[in-house]
Amino acid sequence: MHLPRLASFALLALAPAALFAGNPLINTVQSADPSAHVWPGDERLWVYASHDEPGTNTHDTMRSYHVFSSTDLVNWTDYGIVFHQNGAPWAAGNMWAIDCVKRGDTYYIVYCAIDRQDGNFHTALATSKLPQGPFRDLGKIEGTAGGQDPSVFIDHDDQPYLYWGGGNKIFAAKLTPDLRAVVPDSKVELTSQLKWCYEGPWVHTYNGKYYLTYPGLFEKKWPERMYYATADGPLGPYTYRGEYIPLFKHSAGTNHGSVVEYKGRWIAFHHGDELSGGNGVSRNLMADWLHYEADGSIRPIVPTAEGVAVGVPPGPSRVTLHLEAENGPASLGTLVGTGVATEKPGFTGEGYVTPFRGPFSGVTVIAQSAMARRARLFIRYSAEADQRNKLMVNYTTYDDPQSPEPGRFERFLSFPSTGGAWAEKDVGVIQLQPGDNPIRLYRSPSTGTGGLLVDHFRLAPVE
Ligand code: FUB
Repeated sequence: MHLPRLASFALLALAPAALFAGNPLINTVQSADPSAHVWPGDERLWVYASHDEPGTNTHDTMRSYHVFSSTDLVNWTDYGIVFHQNGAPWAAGNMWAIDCVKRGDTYYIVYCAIDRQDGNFHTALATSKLPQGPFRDLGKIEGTAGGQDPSVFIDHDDQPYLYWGGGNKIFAAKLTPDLRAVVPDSKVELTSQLKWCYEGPWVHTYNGKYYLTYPGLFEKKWPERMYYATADGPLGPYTYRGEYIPLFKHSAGTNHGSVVEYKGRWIAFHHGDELSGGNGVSRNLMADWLHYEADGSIRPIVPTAEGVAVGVPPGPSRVTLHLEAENGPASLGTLVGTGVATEKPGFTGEGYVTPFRGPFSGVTVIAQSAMARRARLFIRYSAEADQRNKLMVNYTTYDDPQSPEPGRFERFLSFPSTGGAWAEKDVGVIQLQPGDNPIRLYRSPSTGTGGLLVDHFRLAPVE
């Protein structure tokens, strides 16, 4: 019974990892609908994205969002699940396209889902004081029934505008300054001003013009391509300008994108299906340079394997998964007999988890992965005295701990005293499975000692 499992584990461990350069941009998790931003005073480029659940053939199973950041467009950090359907009591599912906007010192993700009450898409907000979340639900934006694929654009006079659309129709409206409601009577339908439009509107400005980009269906035929239109104001009227991302080798059934200037160069973010072997449904993020012609038109993009990672040779992965221990339910994590503390300076994220005193007290974080793959696990912790705790990867129960299935891992770990400083423990290489991989660190009654402070878990790529 266990032999085939162990044999398949050996095969997984030996299988050579696929090599990628710049595209797929994120090659560790299936993600889609990228919305890219550069926040004032922050040198990082941020990408907010939806997540395709591995092993499904529909987008109706989507239920979480990820955030990614980079400073060099080559090495990326994935902050894991930053918002999950479980955190949105009003939402029944279909956590589709997302955007993010910063107002004052608060980051708002603007997301959509099917409403439990009316079975229709609505647009909602969730907030965080950190760009990477985790985000906590604020509920639906008033007046957004039908609100699939939202994005928000803040004009130079600070007026926020909401764009949304699906099923061939695209709309725009003013939002109230707190983003909580559509301004009555400000809604306009843009559909007739656009060509081939289907869904996913996103607005940016260039040289004083408003650019509305959107996925569309040429002659109503799938897959989607990316189109754009320009206007002199955020609500239009828009003039259709053309196609800027045609079909390409790894086009998925859908496309969806955003445009941002980073370190002096313009980038088009979009998605394709190379990572899933071209199944058309499970998507991966893509990024390619975007060029404006002198007349303001966008030169059509031919997506490349190099993408925006200039001169970088293909490698297995350059994505590090960073999971904050304290993120808890917003990130599908669990705290048992522990709490979040902030007294000790030097932590990352919103705090750290402690004190691991009860017999089974601990923390579980979820590492999402598109495929079976290996990663080197580090745990950032602090301890005044030597500690010993137990780590489990991919066990959700205590069953059969002596006969691990592929990807299961169970080990007592010693955490030497750091004298109260923060330090990273190198746990070694672990195996992840496609989907959700629970990583549980806890006190085992027989040997655990308590008194551990856990800041975050980091899963670094292995060559
Ligand atoms: O990711 C789910 C849906 O697919 C998006 O909301 C659409 O824009 C399309 O990309």
